[in-house]
Amino acid sequence: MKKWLPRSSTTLNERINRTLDKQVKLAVTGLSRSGKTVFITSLVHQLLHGLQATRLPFFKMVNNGRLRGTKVMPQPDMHIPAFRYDLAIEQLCGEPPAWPQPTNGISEIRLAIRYLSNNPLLKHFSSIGTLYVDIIDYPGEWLLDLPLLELSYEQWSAQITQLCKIEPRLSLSEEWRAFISQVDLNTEADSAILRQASELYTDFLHQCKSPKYGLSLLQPGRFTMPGDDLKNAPLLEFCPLLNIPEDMKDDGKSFYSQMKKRYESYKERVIKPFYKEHFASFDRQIVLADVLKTFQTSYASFVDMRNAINMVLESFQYGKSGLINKLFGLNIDKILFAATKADHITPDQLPNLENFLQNMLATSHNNVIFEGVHTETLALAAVKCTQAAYTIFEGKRISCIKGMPVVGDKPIALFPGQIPTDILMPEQWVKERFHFIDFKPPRLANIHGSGLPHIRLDRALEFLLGDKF
Ligand SMILES: Nc1nc2c(ncn2[C@@H]2O[C@H](COP(=O)(O)OP(=O)(O)O)[C@@H](O)[C@H]2O)c(=O)[nH]1
Ligand SMILES: [Mg+2]
Repeated sequence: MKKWLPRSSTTLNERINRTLDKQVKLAVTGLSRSGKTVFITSLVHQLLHGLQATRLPFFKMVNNGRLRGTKVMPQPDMHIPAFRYDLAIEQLCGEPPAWPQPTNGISEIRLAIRYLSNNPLLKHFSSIGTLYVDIIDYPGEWLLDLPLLELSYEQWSAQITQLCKIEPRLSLSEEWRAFISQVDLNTEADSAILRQASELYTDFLHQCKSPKYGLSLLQPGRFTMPGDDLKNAPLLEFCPLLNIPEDMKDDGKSFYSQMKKRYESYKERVIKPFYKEHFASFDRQIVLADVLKTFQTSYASFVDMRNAINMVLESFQYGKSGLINKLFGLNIDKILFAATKADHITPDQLPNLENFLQNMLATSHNNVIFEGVHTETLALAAVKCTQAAYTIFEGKRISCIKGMPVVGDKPIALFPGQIPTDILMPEQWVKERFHFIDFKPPRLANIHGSGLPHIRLDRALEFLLGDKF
């Protein structure tokens, strides 16, 4: 574990002032593979190496020389699994460097950041304060359960019925739809049939999620991301039903009644406890989205990601009147939306990606501002794997990026495409328009000397923590 690093400039009258101690809980979410583990690992690495920082010009507290050291501390919540920074950094800094193992649940890490206060009331004695930062990583899939709290089983079923009328869901849901359409909703429920229906529905969700289709709006969230505690749990054996008649009787025994009952118990026993236990204590929320992946996948994939994020945020309504606030109480005062893996585009395209993200979030973004929550959108790369380069094409100088592809051992240079600043029409969304490939993490000679190379992580740090020092 890292030791406190005293600065040579530390003067004798610098005193540790316990009254300056503060705490902040940062919740990091995003769908699987959006970059949560890499983001948290790089953020922790930047802070642990903050004293040697050469890569954090926009993080003012560090840039002004007020940082006195950062340390990983035992986490406060014993019941939450630890975020394994040690394992992730070992892989990222290995020889050869590799991406950390995928994770599939909630985890937490606590940092203590010591800093020289610039409180004007204390200017005659330089006081050292400590900011305890708890970072919580949780699957964005679970956030997609939030809107269900406001929906009856019939309303939710009707929403899914609507979604399944449009491709690619129309084809992907065929087997599940065929199965449930031949079940009589009024007959007494048979547990094998209930299970089979939920299995077919879960298979359908997994297909929607596969890289080929890249869909995001997948409910219930635990069906594709159960977490360790709910794998194969009977609590997950239900699914929506198509075309439920309006006068459907709930006799407590029928196939329909059982499905409805299980849906309600999923809300009570899975969704609510998660939000009660965790959400009420979050101070700040970071939502990561791999927007570039949807560019490359399809228009349907993009629309689905936009709908998923907006749906969650609408029901989230971080402010006073929001559902979540009414149910659980909520203290979040800042939200950062970040498009991750921005090292896949040339540096001159970063503002375009940020504008695009802003346009994508326009509706919910406005609501959230209205509710008095401070929001920011950023395009960032937690670990920058590419270098900006130039190539000459038909006599013209074209900017491109250069990096080591995940498959192969020769660096390649490519032009990833021009990022639109606003939403494209469906017909403009052609595959050949963009060219993104997966890169290996960079090999670095001085990995323990300074923070990992990144894009705009210092701006994220300033937004999330800057006002706390
Ligand atoms: N080029 C690049 N790739 C990244 C970056 N962050 C994540 N990735 C890629 O995205 C994958 C998923 O990231 P991870 O943090 O595990 O996602 P999580 O499931 O949200 O925790 C990684 O294995 C990398 O291939 C980044 O900053 N730059
Ligand atoms: Mg992860």
